Amino acid sequence: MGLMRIVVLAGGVGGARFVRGLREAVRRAPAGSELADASIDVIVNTGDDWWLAGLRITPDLDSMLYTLSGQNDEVRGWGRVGESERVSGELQAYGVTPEWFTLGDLDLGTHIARSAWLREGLTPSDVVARLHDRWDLGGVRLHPATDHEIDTHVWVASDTGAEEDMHFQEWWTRYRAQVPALRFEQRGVERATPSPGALAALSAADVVLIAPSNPVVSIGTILGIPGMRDAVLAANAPIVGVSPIIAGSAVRGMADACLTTIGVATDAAAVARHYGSRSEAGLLDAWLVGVEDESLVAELRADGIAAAAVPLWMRDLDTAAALAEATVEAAR
Ligand code: FO1
Repeated sequence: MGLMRIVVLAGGVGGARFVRGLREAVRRAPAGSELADASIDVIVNTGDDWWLAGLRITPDLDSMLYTLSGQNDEVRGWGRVGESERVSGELQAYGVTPEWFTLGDLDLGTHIARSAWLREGLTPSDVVARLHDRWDLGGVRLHPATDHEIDTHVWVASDTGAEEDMHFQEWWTRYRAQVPALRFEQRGVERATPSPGALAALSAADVVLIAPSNPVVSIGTILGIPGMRDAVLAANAPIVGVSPIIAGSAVRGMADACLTTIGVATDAAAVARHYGSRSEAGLLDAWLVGVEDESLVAELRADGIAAAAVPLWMRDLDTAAALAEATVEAAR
Protein backbone atom coordinates (compact mmCIF):
# COMPACT_ATOMS: atom_id res chain seq x y z
CA MET A 1 0.00 0.00 0.00
CA GLY A 2 1.28 3.45 -0.90
CA LEU A 3 1.15 6.56 1.16
CA MET A 4 -2.37 7.64 2.10
CA ARG A 5 -2.62 11.42 1.94
CA ILE A 6 -5.24 12.73 4.33
CA VAL A 7 -6.37 16.36 4.13
CA VAL A 8 -8.48 17.84 6.92
CA LEU A 9 -10.51 21.07 6.79
CA ALA A 10 -10.63 22.42 10.34
CA GLY A 11 -11.28 25.30 12.70
CA GLY A 12 -9.66 25.81 16.09
CA VAL A 13 -10.18 23.86 19.30
CA GLY A 14 -12.50 21.07 18.05
CA GLY A 15 -10.51 20.76 14.85
CA ALA A 16 -7.24 20.54 16.77
CA ARG A 17 -8.56 17.77 19.01
CA PHE A 18 -9.73 15.87 15.95
CA VAL A 19 -6.37 16.22 14.19
CA ARG A 20 -4.50 15.18 17.34
CA GLY A 21 -6.70 12.06 17.41
CA LEU A 22 -6.02 11.42 13.73
CA ARG A 23 -2.26 11.70 14.29
CA GLU A 24 -2.61 9.22 17.15
CA ALA A 25 -4.66 6.81 14.99
CA VAL A 26 -1.87 6.91 12.40
CA ARG A 27 0.76 6.25 15.07
CA ARG A 28 -1.21 3.29 16.43
CA ALA A 29 -2.05 1.72 13.07
CA PRO A 30 -0.39 -1.66 12.52
CA ALA A 31 2.82 -1.49 10.50
CA GLY A 32 2.17 -2.05 6.82
CA SER A 33 -1.47 -0.90 7.00
CA GLU A 34 -2.65 1.94 4.81
CA LEU A 35 -3.24 4.22 7.78
CA ALA A 36 0.22 3.59 9.23
CA ASP A 37 1.70 5.26 6.15
CA ALA A 38 -0.67 8.22 6.11
CA SER A 39 0.35 11.86 5.84
CA ILE A 40 -1.81 14.59 7.40
CA ASP A 41 -2.26 18.08 5.93
CA VAL A 42 -4.64 20.46 7.67
CA ILE A 43 -6.29 23.43 5.96
CA VAL A 44 -7.02 25.77 8.84
CA ASN A 45 -9.66 28.48 9.08
CA THR A 46 -8.34 32.05 9.11
CA GLY A 47 -11.69 33.83 9.40
CA ASP A 48 -11.27 34.42 13.17
CA ASP A 49 -8.01 36.29 12.59
CA TRP A 50 -7.66 39.94 13.51
CA TRP A 51 -5.31 42.80 14.18
CA LEU A 52 -4.97 43.80 17.82
CA ALA A 53 -2.34 46.04 19.39
CA GLY A 54 -0.61 46.11 16.01
CA LEU A 55 -0.27 42.32 16.05
CA ARG A 56 -1.81 39.72 13.78
CA ILE A 57 -3.69 37.19 15.94
CA THR A 58 -4.64 33.85 14.31
CA PRO A 59 -6.61 31.89 16.93
CA ASP A 60 -7.40 28.74 14.93
CA LEU A 61 -3.89 28.27 13.55
CA ASP A 62 -2.48 28.85 17.02
CA SER A 63 -4.90 26.37 18.60
CA MET A 64 -3.65 23.80 16.08
CA LEU A 65 -0.03 24.69 16.66
CA TYR A 66 -0.28 24.61 20.44
CA THR A 67 -2.48 21.49 20.64
CA LEU A 68 -0.33 19.44 18.26
CA SER A 69 2.87 20.47 20.03
CA GLY A 70 1.44 19.82 23.51
CA GLN A 71 1.62 23.51 24.50
CA ASN A 72 -2.07 24.34 24.70
CA ASP A 73 -4.11 25.17 27.75
CA GLU A 74 -6.51 22.20 27.86
CA VAL A 75 -8.76 23.83 30.43
CA ARG A 76 -9.52 27.05 28.56
CA GLY A 77 -9.15 25.33 25.20
CA TRP A 78 -7.16 28.20 23.66
CA GLY A 79 -3.76 29.72 24.43
CA ARG A 80 -0.62 28.31 26.05
CA VAL A 81 -0.35 26.12 29.11
CA GLY A 82 1.41 27.71 32.10
CA GLU A 83 0.58 31.14 30.76
CA SER A 84 1.01 34.46 32.59
CA GLU A 85 -0.71 37.72 31.71
CA ARG A 86 1.58 40.52 32.84
CA VAL A 87 1.89 42.26 29.47
CA SER A 88 -1.83 41.97 28.84
CA GLY A 89 -2.49 43.88 32.08
CA GLU A 90 -0.32 46.71 30.78
CA LEU A 91 -1.98 46.71 27.36
CA GLN A 92 -5.41 46.83 28.97
CA ALA A 93 -4.32 49.66 31.32
CA TYR A 94 -3.23 51.65 28.26
CA GLY A 95 -6.54 50.85 26.57
CA VAL A 96 -4.69 49.25 23.66
CA THR A 97 -6.50 45.94 24.10
CA PRO A 98 -10.04 45.51 25.44
CA GLU A 99 -10.62 43.92 28.85
CA TRP A 100 -12.51 41.04 27.22
CA PHE A 101 -9.55 39.81 25.17
CA THR A 102 -6.43 38.64 26.98
CA LEU A 103 -3.12 38.06 25.21
CA GLY A 104 -0.95 35.78 27.35
CA ASP A 105 2.75 36.57 27.67
CA LEU A 106 3.96 33.37 25.98
CA ASP A 107 1.24 33.64 23.34
CA LEU A 108 2.35 37.24 22.67
CA GLY A 109 5.74 35.85 21.68
CA THR A 110 4.05 34.00 18.82
CA HIS A 111 2.05 37.08 17.78
CA ILE A 112 5.09 39.35 17.83
CA ALA A 113 7.15 36.85 15.80
CA ARG A 114 4.34 36.40 13.27
CA SER A 115 3.74 40.13 12.94
CA ALA A 116 7.47 40.80 12.54
CA TRP A 117 7.70 38.23 9.76
CA LEU A 118 4.59 39.59 8.03
CA ARG A 119 6.16 43.06 8.10
CA GLU A 120 9.31 41.62 6.54
CA GLY A 121 7.10 40.53 3.65
CA LEU A 122 6.51 36.88 4.44
CA THR A 123 3.08 35.50 3.59
CA PRO A 124 0.89 33.89 6.27
CA SER A 125 1.85 30.51 4.72
CA ASP A 126 5.54 31.36 5.11
CA VAL A 127 4.87 32.35 8.71
CA VAL A 128 3.17 29.05 9.47
CA ALA A 129 6.14 27.23 7.94
CA ARG A 130 8.49 29.16 10.24
CA LEU A 131 6.37 28.37 13.30
CA HIS A 132 6.57 24.71 12.23
CA ASP A 133 10.35 24.93 12.35
CA ARG A 134 10.23 25.53 16.08
CA TRP A 135 7.47 23.16 17.20
CA ASP A 136 7.34 19.43 16.60
CA LEU A 137 3.86 18.72 15.27
CA GLY A 138 4.56 15.02 14.83
CA GLY A 139 4.54 15.19 11.05
CA VAL A 140 1.27 17.11 10.66
CA ARG A 141 1.49 19.97 8.16
CA LEU A 142 -0.65 23.08 8.70
CA HIS A 143 -1.76 25.42 5.93
CA PRO A 144 -3.70 28.64 6.41
CA ALA A 145 -6.79 28.35 4.20
CA THR A 146 -5.75 31.56 2.46
CA ASP A 147 -2.94 34.10 2.54
CA HIS A 148 -5.48 36.92 2.13
CA GLU A 149 -7.01 38.70 5.11
CA ILE A 150 -10.70 37.82 5.33
CA ASP A 151 -11.60 38.83 8.88
CA THR A 152 -15.17 37.96 9.80
CA HIS A 153 -17.53 40.76 10.84
CA VAL A 154 -20.88 40.14 12.47
CA TRP A 155 -23.89 42.34 11.72
CA VAL A 156 -26.31 42.90 14.60
CA ALA A 157 -29.24 45.21 15.31
CA SER A 158 -28.22 48.18 17.49
CA ASP A 159 -30.41 49.63 20.25
CA THR A 160 -31.82 52.15 17.77
CA GLY A 161 -32.71 49.33 15.40
CA ALA A 162 -30.07 50.30 12.85
CA GLU A 163 -27.65 47.60 11.70
CA GLU A 164 -24.09 47.75 12.91
CA ASP A 165 -21.14 45.43 12.69
CA MET A 166 -18.40 44.28 15.01
CA HIS A 167 -15.41 42.01 14.55
CA PHE A 168 -16.19 38.32 15.04
CA GLN A 169 -13.86 38.22 18.07
CA GLU A 170 -15.92 40.86 19.86
CA TRP A 171 -19.18 39.06 19.11
CA TRP A 172 -17.70 35.70 20.16
CA THR A 173 -15.57 36.47 23.19
CA ARG A 174 -17.20 39.64 24.54
CA TYR A 175 -20.83 38.85 23.84
CA ARG A 176 -20.43 35.03 23.82
CA ALA A 177 -22.49 34.93 20.62
CA GLN A 178 -25.53 35.94 22.68
CA VAL A 179 -26.35 39.02 20.59
CA PRO A 180 -28.41 37.69 17.68
CA ALA A 181 -26.36 37.91 14.49
CA LEU A 182 -28.20 39.13 11.40
CA ARG A 183 -25.44 37.89 9.10
CA PHE A 184 -21.74 37.18 8.86
CA GLU A 185 -19.49 39.09 6.50
CA GLN A 186 -16.14 37.68 5.42
CA ARG A 187 -14.56 40.98 4.58
CA GLY A 188 -12.39 40.75 1.48
CA VAL A 189 -13.33 37.15 0.68
CA GLU A 190 -14.15 38.00 -2.94
CA ARG A 191 -10.49 38.84 -3.56
CA ALA A 192 -9.12 35.83 -1.65
CA THR A 193 -7.64 32.68 -3.13
CA PRO A 194 -6.78 29.37 -1.44
CA SER A 195 -3.22 29.24 -0.14
CA PRO A 196 -0.66 27.40 -2.30
CA GLY A 197 -0.20 24.73 0.39
CA ALA A 198 -3.94 24.12 0.63
CA LEU A 199 -4.24 23.68 -3.14
CA ALA A 200 -1.19 21.40 -3.34
CA ALA A 201 -2.48 19.24 -0.48
CA LEU A 202 -5.93 18.94 -2.06
CA SER A 203 -4.59 18.06 -5.49
CA ALA A 204 -2.69 15.11 -3.97
CA ALA A 205 -5.38 14.05 -1.45
CA ASP A 206 -6.60 10.46 -1.14
CA VAL A 207 -9.10 11.34 1.59
CA VAL A 208 -10.66 14.69 2.58
CA LEU A 209 -12.07 14.99 6.09
CA ILE A 210 -14.24 17.80 7.41
CA ALA A 211 -13.49 18.14 11.12
CA PRO A 212 -16.31 18.64 13.67
CA SER A 213 -15.71 22.39 13.57
CA ASN A 214 -18.15 25.27 13.31
CA PRO A 215 -19.95 24.72 9.96
CA VAL A 216 -20.54 28.45 9.50
CA VAL A 217 -17.60 30.54 10.69
CA SER A 218 -14.88 27.85 10.40
CA ILE A 219 -15.67 25.31 7.65
CA GLY A 220 -18.06 27.75 5.94
CA THR A 221 -15.34 30.37 5.76
CA ILE A 222 -12.80 27.92 4.32
CA LEU A 223 -15.24 26.69 1.67
CA GLY A 224 -16.30 30.25 0.87
CA ILE A 225 -12.84 31.20 -0.39
CA PRO A 226 -13.24 31.45 -4.17
CA GLY A 227 -11.78 28.29 -5.72
CA MET A 228 -11.62 26.28 -2.49
CA ARG A 229 -14.86 24.38 -2.89
CA ASP A 230 -13.95 23.44 -6.45
CA ALA A 231 -10.49 22.33 -5.32
CA VAL A 232 -12.04 20.13 -2.62
CA LEU A 233 -14.47 18.59 -5.11
CA ALA A 234 -11.76 18.17 -7.75
CA ALA A 235 -9.60 16.15 -5.36
CA ASN A 236 -9.73 12.54 -6.44
CA ALA A 237 -10.83 11.62 -2.94
CA PRO A 238 -13.89 10.76 -0.87
CA ILE A 239 -15.11 13.62 1.36
CA VAL A 240 -16.18 12.59 4.84
CA GLY A 241 -17.59 14.99 7.43
CA VAL A 242 -17.94 14.65 11.19
CA SER A 243 -20.93 16.30 12.85
CA PRO A 244 -20.12 19.10 15.31
CA ILE A 245 -23.64 18.68 16.69
CA ILE A 246 -24.57 15.83 19.03
CA ALA A 247 -28.18 15.31 20.10
CA GLY A 248 -29.16 18.81 19.06
CA SER A 249 -26.39 20.77 20.75
CA ALA A 250 -23.00 22.05 19.73
CA VAL A 251 -20.19 19.89 21.07
CA ARG A 252 -18.27 23.03 22.00
CA GLY A 253 -18.34 26.67 21.14
CA MET A 254 -21.50 28.44 20.14
CA ALA A 255 -22.12 26.89 16.74
CA ASP A 256 -25.86 26.92 17.41
CA ALA A 257 -25.94 30.74 17.31
CA CYS A 258 -24.09 30.71 13.97
CA LEU A 259 -26.35 28.03 12.48
CA THR A 260 -29.47 29.93 13.54
CA THR A 261 -28.20 33.00 11.71
CA ILE A 262 -27.91 31.14 8.40
CA GLY A 263 -31.24 29.37 8.94
CA VAL A 264 -29.89 25.89 9.63
CA ALA A 265 -31.24 23.90 12.59
CA THR A 266 -28.81 22.82 15.33
CA ASP A 267 -29.13 19.21 14.33
CA ALA A 268 -26.64 16.70 12.90
CA ALA A 269 -28.84 15.91 9.89
CA ALA A 270 -29.53 19.58 9.12
CA VAL A 271 -25.79 20.31 9.06
CA ALA A 272 -25.23 17.35 6.71
CA ARG A 273 -27.94 18.68 4.38
CA HIS A 274 -26.35 22.12 4.60
CA TYR A 275 -23.05 20.67 3.31
CA GLY A 276 -25.08 18.59 0.88
CA SER A 277 -24.59 15.23 -0.75
CA ARG A 278 -22.00 15.14 -3.53
CA SER A 279 -24.49 13.21 -5.64
CA GLU A 280 -26.75 16.28 -5.52
CA ALA A 281 -24.27 19.09 -6.15
CA GLY A 282 -23.17 19.16 -2.51
CA LEU A 283 -19.93 18.11 -0.90
CA LEU A 284 -20.33 14.99 1.19
CA ASP A 285 -19.73 11.37 0.31
CA ALA A 286 -20.23 10.32 3.92
CA TRP A 287 -21.25 11.88 7.24
CA LEU A 288 -20.68 10.67 10.76
CA VAL A 289 -23.20 11.42 13.50
CA GLY A 290 -23.02 10.49 17.17
CA VAL A 291 -24.50 7.26 18.48
CA GLU A 292 -27.04 9.55 20.18
CA ASP A 293 -28.27 10.48 16.69
CA GLU A 294 -28.51 6.95 15.28
CA SER A 295 -32.14 7.63 14.32
CA LEU A 296 -30.96 10.21 11.73
CA VAL A 297 -28.90 7.69 9.76
CA ALA A 298 -31.81 6.24 7.74
CA GLU A 299 -33.19 9.62 6.63
CA LEU A 300 -29.72 10.83 5.62
CA ARG A 301 -29.15 7.68 3.57
CA ALA A 302 -32.49 8.30 1.87
CA ASP A 303 -31.12 11.76 0.97
CA GLY A 304 -28.06 10.19 -0.67
CA ILE A 305 -25.61 10.79 2.18
CA ALA A 306 -23.86 7.64 3.39
CA ALA A 307 -24.27 8.22 7.13
CA ALA A 308 -23.08 6.19 10.09
CA ALA A 309 -23.41 6.62 13.85
CA VAL A 310 -20.19 6.39 15.90
CA PRO A 311 -19.07 7.70 19.32
CA LEU A 312 -18.31 11.38 18.64
CA TRP A 313 -17.27 12.67 22.06
CA MET A 314 -13.51 13.31 22.08
CA ARG A 315 -12.96 12.98 25.81
CA ASP A 316 -9.33 11.96 25.59
CA LEU A 317 -6.71 10.77 23.11
CA ASP A 318 -8.21 7.27 22.90
CA THR A 319 -11.71 8.46 22.01
CA ALA A 320 -10.34 11.06 19.57
CA ALA A 321 -8.15 8.42 17.88
CA ALA A 322 -11.09 6.01 17.62
CA LEU A 323 -13.23 8.71 16.02
CA ALA A 324 -10.49 9.59 13.54
CA GLU A 325 -10.07 5.94 12.64
CA ALA A 326 -13.83 5.56 12.08
CA THR A 327 -13.72 8.61 9.82
CA VAL A 328 -10.93 7.19 7.66
CA GLU A 329 -12.79 3.87 7.62
CA ALA A 330 -15.92 5.64 6.35
CA ALA A 331 -13.84 7.13 3.54
CA ARG A 332 -12.86 3.64 2.43
N1 FO1 B 1 -11.18 33.61 23.96
C1 FO1 B 1 -11.82 34.17 25.01
O1 FO1 B 1 -12.93 33.78 25.31
N2 FO1 B 1 -11.23 35.18 25.74
C2 FO1 B 1 -9.99 35.64 25.45
O2 FO1 B 1 -9.50 36.53 26.13
C3 FO1 B 1 -9.29 35.04 24.35
C4 FO1 B 1 -7.99 35.42 24.02
C5 FO1 B 1 -7.33 34.78 22.94
C6 FO1 B 1 -6.03 35.16 22.60
C7 FO1 B 1 -5.38 34.55 21.54
C8 FO1 B 1 -6.03 33.54 20.82
O3 FO1 B 1 -5.40 32.94 19.79
C9 FO1 B 1 -7.32 33.15 21.15
C10 FO1 B 1 -7.98 33.77 22.23
N3 FO1 B 1 -9.29 33.39 22.58
C11 FO1 B 1 -9.93 34.00 23.62
C12 FO1 B 1 -9.98 32.32 21.87
C13 FO1 B 1 -10.71 32.73 20.66
O4 FO1 B 1 -10.32 33.83 19.96
C14 FO1 B 1 -12.01 32.11 20.18
O5 FO1 B 1 -12.44 31.07 21.00
C15 FO1 B 1 -11.90 31.62 18.77
O6 FO1 B 1 -11.56 32.59 17.84
C16 FO1 B 1 -13.14 30.89 18.28
O7 FO1 B 1 -12.68 29.85 17.53
